[in-house]
Amino acid sequence: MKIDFDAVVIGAGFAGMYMLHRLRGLGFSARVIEAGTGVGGTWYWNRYPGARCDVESVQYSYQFDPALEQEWEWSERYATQPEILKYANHVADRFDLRRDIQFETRVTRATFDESDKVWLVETDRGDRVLARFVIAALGCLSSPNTPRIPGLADFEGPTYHTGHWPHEGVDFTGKTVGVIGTGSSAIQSIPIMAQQAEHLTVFQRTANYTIPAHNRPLDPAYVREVKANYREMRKRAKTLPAGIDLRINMASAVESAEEERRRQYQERWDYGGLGFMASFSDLLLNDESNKTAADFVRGKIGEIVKDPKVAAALAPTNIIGCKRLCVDTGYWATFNRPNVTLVDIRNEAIERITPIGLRVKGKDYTFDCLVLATGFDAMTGALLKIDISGRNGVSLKQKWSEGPKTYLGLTMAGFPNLFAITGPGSPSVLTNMLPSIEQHVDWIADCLAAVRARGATVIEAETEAEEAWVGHVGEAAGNTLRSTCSSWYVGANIPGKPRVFMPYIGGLPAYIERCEAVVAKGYEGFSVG
Ligand code: NA7
Repeated sequence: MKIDFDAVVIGAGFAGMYMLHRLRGLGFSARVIEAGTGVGGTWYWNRYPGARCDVESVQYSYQFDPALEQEWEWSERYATQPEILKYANHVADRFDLRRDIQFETRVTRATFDESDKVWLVETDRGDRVLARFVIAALGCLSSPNTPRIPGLADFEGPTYHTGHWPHEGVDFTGKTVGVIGTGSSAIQSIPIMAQQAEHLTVFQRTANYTIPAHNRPLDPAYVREVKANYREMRKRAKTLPAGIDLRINMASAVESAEEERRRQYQERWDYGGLGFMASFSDLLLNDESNKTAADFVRGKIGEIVKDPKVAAALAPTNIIGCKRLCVDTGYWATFNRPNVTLVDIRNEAIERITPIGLRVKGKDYTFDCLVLATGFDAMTGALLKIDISGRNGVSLKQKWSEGPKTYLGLTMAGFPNLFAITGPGSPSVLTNMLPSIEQHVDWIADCLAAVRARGATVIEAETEAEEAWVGHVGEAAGNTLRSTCSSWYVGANIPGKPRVFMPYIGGLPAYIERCEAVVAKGYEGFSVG
């Protein structure tokens, strides 16, 4: 049986790019198939105004090549989307990746041929490629969620989704704009759209927590220090649950004095960013502790937003950190602007989109442009969009009908030689994505080399090992408040999606240890043949 490539990698974001680099290094032939016209994945598609990473730029970068790490210069504490995309392109050039990437092509189907032990990968351009291994590098937040609101197609003005923003940008000057959603994408873009638009109306279904970014240009002396200690910093990050140093305070919030709590929260509010949730170690373990942090942020909203009614509507009522915490620049203050209106639509679905706006609670709102900041079918959406069939013709959709089942978030029983980078059941979105991507890519690369060294052609997760892992992922989720609210972590934002906490919350160090132990025991839980 003649195969076209040892491996097909789907997606040319940070995961697919590094995977290609590692495969080449091991002498495997590989083809990356990418829907976009360029590399960058998330940072290629999410071009909405204000798009930035919420992990600090010196940490949100590759570490596999010390020279790359030393030569690249980040300009701000939190990098903008254009700067991260530039970095992705720099990496593609530096490692000459593009010659093995087929752009503007979407994988539509992947079918495992049991007799020849190969995958047939088909695309929307009519390609039929045979590969021994398929590696899905699809990203966790890459399948945009367009809500099924009646009348959406009737809207006469332009409709934009934050996760699929026009490359040429959008100028809202002189326009009235309606925004649906108040997640991270909305929270980043609303302050900028409000500066441009004649009027901005924000439709908020769930009020969200956000912490100021206090973004700033990077101090050259700080960058020098980081670069001098990069190896140490990266090594230490791997010993921390989120793979990132958030300066966790090991004390309990409820057991600390009111004054100390206030001091911690204020200090972290002033410092900015996701480290707010590391103010105390039990914020996601104990309701009462969590409430102290939530009350602090609610208090800040009350101080910043001048109209008490608007402030009350903006104040979140759920657990802080249960949905992913947002990081913003000027979000709350934007609601003091005379050209911004907040429409609180909790408990009331949008009735319909009309040709000139939308109707909710029996009231009509009009605007020229509609922005859907409505998020993604997270973690499983992109994989399930591809028609994947494994052994006995069983589809991944069938296998995951009650929620995703994986071994280590990397492989699926019944789907030999198929890997998912940062798949459901791995720490992924609960960590700094870049180191988690690199850890997965390295694991997969080493695995393929080990399979080859044994003279084998097939590796497949065993059902019992997968079941045990799924059980462990579920058990870990049960220990935290994070699994208790209607977030995209549990698929609650997509009607009909099984409600399962998808990422592994046991922390990066425990996860890495487990992945390494599996290898040390000769790929425990896998059959290799
Ligand atoms: P999110 O965080 O999923 O936010 C989507 C927002 O859209 C959220 O406020 C939703 O309300 C709202 N939404 C979704 N569907 C509807 C409908 N039908 N009606 C009204 N409102 C709706 O996506 P983002 O793109 O902002 O961020 C995703 C991640 O990217 C983020 O966590 C960071 O990790 C980066 P809901 O909360 O579901 O009530």
